[in-house]
Amino acid sequence: MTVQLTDFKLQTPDWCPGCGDFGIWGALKNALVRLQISPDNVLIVYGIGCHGHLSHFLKSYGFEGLHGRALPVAEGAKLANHNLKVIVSTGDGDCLGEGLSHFIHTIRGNHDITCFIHDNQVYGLTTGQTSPTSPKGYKTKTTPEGVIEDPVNPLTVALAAGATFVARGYAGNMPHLIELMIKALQHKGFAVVDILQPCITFNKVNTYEWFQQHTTLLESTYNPHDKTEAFRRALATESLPLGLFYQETKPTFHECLPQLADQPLIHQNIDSIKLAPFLKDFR
Ligand SMILES: Cc1ncc(C[n+]2csc(CCOP(=O)(O)OP(=O)(O)O)c2C)c(N)n1
Ligand code: SF4
Repeated sequence: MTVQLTDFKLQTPDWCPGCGDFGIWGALKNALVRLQISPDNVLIVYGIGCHGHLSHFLKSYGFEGLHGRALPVAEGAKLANHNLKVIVSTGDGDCLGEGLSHFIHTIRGNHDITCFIHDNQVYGLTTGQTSPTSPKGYKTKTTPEGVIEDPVNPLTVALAAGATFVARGYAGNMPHLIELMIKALQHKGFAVVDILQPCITFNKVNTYEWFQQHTTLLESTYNPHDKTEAFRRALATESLPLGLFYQETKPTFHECLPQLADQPLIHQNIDSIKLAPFLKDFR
């Protein structure tokens, strides 16, 4: 049966009208349809935040993690059933604040997970406080004099930790985002797409107009296999490049586990697991 957009239909989103989350929601559904991945073959693990409300608006298997903990839940699910397409839909606060250590360790393991960061540079759900990607000097109710710290750059952190697929998209350019998402979903290993997303209610600086003026597409001749060049491009601040910065091939975590070589854990017979010899030591 052909997978269609309507297969992913749940309730109509109640994000603020014009929120960048709409673009990400639309692009994700389109990417899944283009790849003919049906709702019963995909698990999306959500973070806590406005982005996490996507769980109510897109039909698939879903799980809302604790704040910052979507990635370890996704790792567990992938190891239990590595035939599932596992996606993480997270926020800049969720993934790069409380979840930053999980981000680094999931990358180190090259877990076969696709991670989409809804990067709106604020804590949207809790009414617009500073997030790890808020620009230096950015004023919010928690930083009335402006942010003192430099922002976390999700791309350079991912590259330094050894990510095998690193990209940046923009919620306001859906056709480009769909193509990036397709590549990320096809990648074997940990793929991260940092998606620039306007929060029209609380972020009055990084608006659609601002992103329109401060982003450019990576040129078609760009080579995504040169890590040094990927770092150089990811460090650009004047105009933010959009596209696939870096990709490499490396075995995934579950492929390195001999126990999973024959079949996924969920299909293995628990009767063959003999715990008695291990328990003997604790008697
Ligand atoms: C352990 C824990 N700490 C803090 C919170 C409060 N909290 C809920 S959402 C959120 C921030 C969400 O920001 P982000 O991840 O950027 O998502 P957005 O709402 O912008 O999509 C925070 C701090 C929480 N729910 N749990
Ligand atoms: S508060 Fe911001 S991120 Fe949340 S739904 Fe509204 S516009 Fe979107």
